Amino acid sequence: MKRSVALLFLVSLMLPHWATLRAQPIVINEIMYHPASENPLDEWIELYNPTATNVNLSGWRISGGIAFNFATNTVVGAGQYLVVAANATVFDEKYVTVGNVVGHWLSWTVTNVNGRSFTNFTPTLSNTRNSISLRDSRDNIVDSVTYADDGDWAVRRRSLSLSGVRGWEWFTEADGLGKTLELIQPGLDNSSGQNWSASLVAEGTPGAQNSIRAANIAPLIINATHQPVIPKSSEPVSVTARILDENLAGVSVSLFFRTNVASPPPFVSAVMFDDGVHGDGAAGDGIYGVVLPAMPNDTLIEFYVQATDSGSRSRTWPAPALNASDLGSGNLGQVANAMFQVDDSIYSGASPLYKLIIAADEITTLSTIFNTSANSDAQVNATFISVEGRSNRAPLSDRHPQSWSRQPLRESAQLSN
Ligand SMILES: [Ca+2]
Ligand SMILES: [Ca+2]
Ligand SMILES: [Ca+2]
Repeated sequence: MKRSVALLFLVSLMLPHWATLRAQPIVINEIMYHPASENPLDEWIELYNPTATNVNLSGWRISGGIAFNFATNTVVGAGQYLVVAANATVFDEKYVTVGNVVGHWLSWTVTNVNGRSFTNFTPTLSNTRNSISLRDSRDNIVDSVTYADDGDWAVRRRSLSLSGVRGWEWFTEADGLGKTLELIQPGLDNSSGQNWSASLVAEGTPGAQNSIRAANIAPLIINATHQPVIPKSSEPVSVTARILDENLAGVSVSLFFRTNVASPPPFVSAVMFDDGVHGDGAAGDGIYGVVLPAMPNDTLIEFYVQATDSGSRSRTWPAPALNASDLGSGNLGQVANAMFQVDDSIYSGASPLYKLIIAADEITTLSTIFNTSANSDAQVNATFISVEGRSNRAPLSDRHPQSWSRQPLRESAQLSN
């Protein structure tokens, strides 16, 4: 019998270097990608001009999930907003007081098959994940966002029972429950899901300041990663993360880690430095690091990074997961973390090797699925590592592993037995 289980992968992608505070003329600021109506005609994107100068969008366009060319002399005033709607007429009927709207990007065709008509809308913003790029008249990308309904764009929480097992799910009201995705701090990187959340108000804030906008937020934790990808018992392990904040001078960063066993000990913390001597690259480059001593073979380390600014605004990555009220109220806290495992075995096969690192309690859940709930789609947390075989391209030893922070983290794997 084939059994399957979906896994939540905590996997990290390298991101380009970013200045701490950005200076760009137009920002993708709000996204209605999955209207509660399920009607693509209700989709829209809001642009924001954070500068003190009007910006003329002549020759500019939006590419990616949708395609839209701005009319000549479309202007976004200093400090102002512009809504780009899938259909401006539909938008105007819904948001009667919002003025600065252009459109449309959406077309549709109706086909008749055996007496039934089907409407095909194209292009639309995906309800799960899409890229949106704003390009100027020379086709330079001014801003680009790849949003998603899971990963740091959402909150991880307990799922409903799926064939008797409650795993994890990513939840956001922006995903079809009447809210939008709003950017929180437009002065910081908007390609990080940590800088976005669901709007507080129904149907979002088109043409106006975002409901969750903040001038000073907890530091963003970008591309938390460990090296080597698969450490040996002779090798120290470096953990690094890029930190972004309005004022890095006042920021403190710590790694919390513990050995994952059936009854794991409390986390211990280690300060992460940006001084150029803690495996963190150059001093003062915004990449913080700490080097852990070599550990015995098979040691499984669970970890998260915490960053706090001078105003005590603090965040962790991975973020805390939430319990379900019927499982006991309150915050479950740091229960779905990043992981690495010491492994002295040597792989020299020709085929790629995939390694899943799963915490002890999640193994228990997985065993339940395999043993008693083979049809469950419940998801467990795992770190996924891919090692290319020797017949393929370069070995993975010099590559960074895994923890999708910018983009969401959900991949499905089919495990058969
Ligand atoms: Ca808005
Ligand atoms: Ca801050
Ligand atoms: Ca550094």
